[in-house]
Amino acid sequence: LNQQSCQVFDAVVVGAGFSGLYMLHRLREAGYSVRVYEAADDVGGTWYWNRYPGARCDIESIYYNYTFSKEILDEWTWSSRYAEQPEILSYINFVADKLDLRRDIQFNTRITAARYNEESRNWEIRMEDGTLVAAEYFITALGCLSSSNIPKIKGLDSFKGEMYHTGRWPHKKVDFSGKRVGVIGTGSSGIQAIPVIAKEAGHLTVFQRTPQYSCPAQNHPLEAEEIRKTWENYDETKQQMRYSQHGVPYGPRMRSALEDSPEERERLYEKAWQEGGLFSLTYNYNDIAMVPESNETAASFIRSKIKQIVHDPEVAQKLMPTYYYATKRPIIDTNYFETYNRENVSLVDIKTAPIMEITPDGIKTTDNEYELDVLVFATGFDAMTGPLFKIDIRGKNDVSLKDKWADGAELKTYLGLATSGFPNMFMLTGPQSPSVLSNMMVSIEQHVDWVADCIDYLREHHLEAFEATEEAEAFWSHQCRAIADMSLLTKTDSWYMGANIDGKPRGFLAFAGGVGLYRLICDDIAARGYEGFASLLAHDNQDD
Ligand code: NA7
Repeated sequence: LNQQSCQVFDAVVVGAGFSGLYMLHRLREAGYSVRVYEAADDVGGTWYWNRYPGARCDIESIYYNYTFSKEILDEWTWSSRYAEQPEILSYINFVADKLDLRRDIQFNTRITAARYNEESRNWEIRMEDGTLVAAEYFITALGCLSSSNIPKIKGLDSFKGEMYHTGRWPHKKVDFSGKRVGVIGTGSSGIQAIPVIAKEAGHLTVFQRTPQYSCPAQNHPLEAEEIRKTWENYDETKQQMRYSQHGVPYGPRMRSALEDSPEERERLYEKAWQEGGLFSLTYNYNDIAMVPESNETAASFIRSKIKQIVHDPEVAQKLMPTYYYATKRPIIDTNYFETYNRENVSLVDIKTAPIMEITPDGIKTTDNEYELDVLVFATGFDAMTGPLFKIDIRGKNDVSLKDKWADGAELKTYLGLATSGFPNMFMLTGPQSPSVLSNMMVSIEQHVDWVADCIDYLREHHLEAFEATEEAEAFWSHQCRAIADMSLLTKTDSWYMGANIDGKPRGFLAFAGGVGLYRLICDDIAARGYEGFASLLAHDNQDD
């Protein structure tokens, strides 16, 4: 590449969701030249694409904010406890307008390749139309759940009806009225969409591979006064979120589920069920995700609820999960189990009778055929690594990231932010960071701030070609696995484990030690002059 013939930026950021937008803001404020590239035609990332019926955030909206600006926080009001997708997208647009971010974002532009040039110490970044740009820092803000997974089922293309994936929902309203609709998948997306689609469809057939534990969201309108009060002690609330386990300003009670009597546990679980929310049930105790017997107390409580709610005992039985609770991403819902009491809804257990093929008219399982007009894939994402692998990222010696991580067990990052052999590349909310186990906003702000501070440091010290050492990433990756193994998280097939994608290598893809501990570690490493990273002095080929 002749870099004279292409634009050169200090930093290129890929993705204009929450992380890419804040990264742009931070770097621009510090005086760097930055360009963001975004495949969609507007800002929003996850909240741009996931427009399916019923799409909501399962973190309480009151805490699902940027917190870097008190002014922005004060100017926005949420209408309900769990905000719906259009409202979150409006919030993102509000921030993009307020900070005038769009002028440095190029939309409708998919980045297909990025290659590190060891001579120029720049990244060369290629767009789908072949255009090249260069940048000293290459920052991925791709989202953890943005590479949608449509399973390769025989006959998929032969289907005559309409087909949708929840994570690639069209921008028009999809009309289900009177139609025979099939939904494959009962994760967070399916469980949000199913009750809403059921109200409109002629008939809804849910194809369930694994039943889910789900608790009521108990969503309700929010008063502006409640939001104001929550943020009255802005600094304190922000600190509590930042040094917590999951990025919300509260945490589990320091007590084992086995220390309480069955009656007391039942009372607390019932109270949590009535309160609703993602953490209510698990935060009663601090060992639900760690100790099988404690886990079973919560799991059996939810199963008893399913039994109570669902009228048909056979259907209720099919809806009851048996794996450890909260080892797949916990789910909250509005009338999910109740939906199976509707006349126009049926449940098909595809674990017992798997899907054989998709035909022009619907779905054929090993024991039946279902005629459908609309097929909705709520089949999730190639999480964490999927979005990175969609770009041909090549570091030193032309090694591709995909090859480096070909064996999942060997997936190595340092802090989930960087990986050796890929100098000056930063991954926001990357694999082996705690992001997917947390309130994303807290993780995003922490990552962006750390990266922005790091770039300042590199510039001040005239350092280039900044990369994680192999020793540091080996250590970090080992820690990630060791922490996950202390919990029950690695005992279940989930997207955290890469287990939802055929052929994907298995390995735990996140740091399970919590956002607070993670922040302390990241800050400590920075304070030690970025321990575990190596760099070169500008215009020098000697190790610093
Ligand atoms: P998830 O949570 O990955 O759920 C996907 C669902 O689709 C889940 O029920 C899967 O069953 C099912 N699935 C996946 N592949 C297949 C195939 N091949 N056949 C049948 N069923 C399949 O994705 P979501 O979009 O719901 O949620 C993603 C995250 O977004 C969520 O965790 C929150 O963090 C927000 P399985 O359980 O794998 O047997």
